[in-house]
Amino acid sequence: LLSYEDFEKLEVQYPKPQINGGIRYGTAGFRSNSRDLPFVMFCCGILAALRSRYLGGQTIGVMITASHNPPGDNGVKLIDPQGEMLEQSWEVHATDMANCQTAKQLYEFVKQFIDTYKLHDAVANIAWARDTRPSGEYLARAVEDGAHCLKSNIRAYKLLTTPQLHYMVRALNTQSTTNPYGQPDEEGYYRKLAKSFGSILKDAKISITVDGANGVGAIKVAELAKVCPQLDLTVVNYHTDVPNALNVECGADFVKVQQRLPNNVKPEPFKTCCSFDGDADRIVFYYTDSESKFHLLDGDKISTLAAMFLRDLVAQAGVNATVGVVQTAYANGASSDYIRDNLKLAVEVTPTGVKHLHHSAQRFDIGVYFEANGHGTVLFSPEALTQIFQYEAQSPAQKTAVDLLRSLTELINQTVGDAISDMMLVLVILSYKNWTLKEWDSEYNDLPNRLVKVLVPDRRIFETTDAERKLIKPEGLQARIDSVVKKYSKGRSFARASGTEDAVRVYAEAQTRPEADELAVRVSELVS
Ligand code: 16G
Ligand code: ZN
Repeated sequence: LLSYEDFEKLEVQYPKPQINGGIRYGTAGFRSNSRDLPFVMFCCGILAALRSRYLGGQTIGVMITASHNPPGDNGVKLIDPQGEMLEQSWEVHATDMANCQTAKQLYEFVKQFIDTYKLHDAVANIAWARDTRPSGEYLARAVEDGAHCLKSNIRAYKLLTTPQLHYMVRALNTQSTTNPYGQPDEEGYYRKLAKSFGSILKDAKISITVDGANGVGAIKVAELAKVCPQLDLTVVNYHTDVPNALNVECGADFVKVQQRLPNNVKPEPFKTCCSFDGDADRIVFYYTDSESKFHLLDGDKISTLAAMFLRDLVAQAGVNATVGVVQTAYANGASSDYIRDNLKLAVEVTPTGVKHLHHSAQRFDIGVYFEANGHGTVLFSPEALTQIFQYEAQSPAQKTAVDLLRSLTELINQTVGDAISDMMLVLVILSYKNWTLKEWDSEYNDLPNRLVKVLVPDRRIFETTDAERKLIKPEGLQARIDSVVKKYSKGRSFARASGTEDAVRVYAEAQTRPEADELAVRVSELVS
């Protein structure tokens, strides 16, 4: 650790957040207006170094991004050695550090941490990346300065998508093991994807239009296309040089919430289109029909497609592995029914936030998880992978199925949801089934639904249970919601405090559009 004097000099460079009630490391890490973040970033640099020392020098990732938030925001997330989210018990350390009031307080915290865990002589390795937000460059310097307080080795990837950094961290930490995840650089990432995509699709050529949200995903998906001859790619909203364009009237969040085309995508009947969010860890698909009507295929549609395909493939291969699906309360009720009743697969529901879904999916041999907003992936358990790779096919049909399964385990980013990798997975499945988005969409019909943001004086009084589907506080409110919901055919509604905004979110779905809208309004009135 630096001397206190050096430490103090560094620390004064980075102003503390002026936020009432402090700042908290939540489901999306720290996220706020970029003005509030220099000191927070400095702390995260220190914390990443402490975490790396604590884990025997394994590389810890630091991703600087605010995803789909407005351009003026930014944020930071730490990535654990296998590419997972930071272990939950360390989130409190992040919060404690970021809320220190003086340099002295932070210095004492770090010193005591080092003493408690005997981290004096350990080495630290850190890898950071950022999205295209202009504030990212300065904030990255704060991360580096924090990490340098503990004499860390730093690998600066600079511009990457969030899932690319997750890939790099896992690749770095498995480099010299018997099971390397991939080459820990961009070329390695593209090559891994392009190789499996190419081995599956051979000389097919697949067209897709990608709305890059004017963010980092636009640049990176174009890089991939250069080494992937099967991909006939059109990128729109790639203006990363116009900072204020990020996520504005475009991107996955805009399309999902507004349920309409983003800027610069013209309605061409049945054209295959998708949108990434600002850091390319979410994707939604859509098309317009011959009447220019817009059709959205969100995370629920992606997970049902993937689950169905993998279930059939496993059966064809004769591999003994069960496929399960993990969703949140926001999943459309029609999708959950379809998975249970048509696909005959298990569905689990967890609270909102990738880490909850990811954990739950790890309990299946093959766990498919997606949030309705388009974040998700597929996880293969170590046992399932061993089976798939050691399996000896008994027939040519089995061999074809096993080979495809093997390629898919390479194509899918198993560290975290990845818009680029998810896009390729969907294209492979559609190509195999010879489906357009229309056939995919017709597997089941989404129930009409509405999401409303309700401003309340204090959202902390809203406490939920049962994977956020029921309120236990304020007392009596759930009973009132239930009695309203009862009046609507196929009605379902719930309210929960947002983890990223100062508001309560109300979700409602019902048999018809007017009913869903009315239910949303009535429950919102009960909440506010
Ligand atoms: C965060 C979560 C995302 C979730 C969203 C909900 C991660 C990496 N991100 O962005 O999964 O859908 O929060 O936001 O976990 P809300 O709490 O404001 O509804
Ligand atoms: Zn994102």
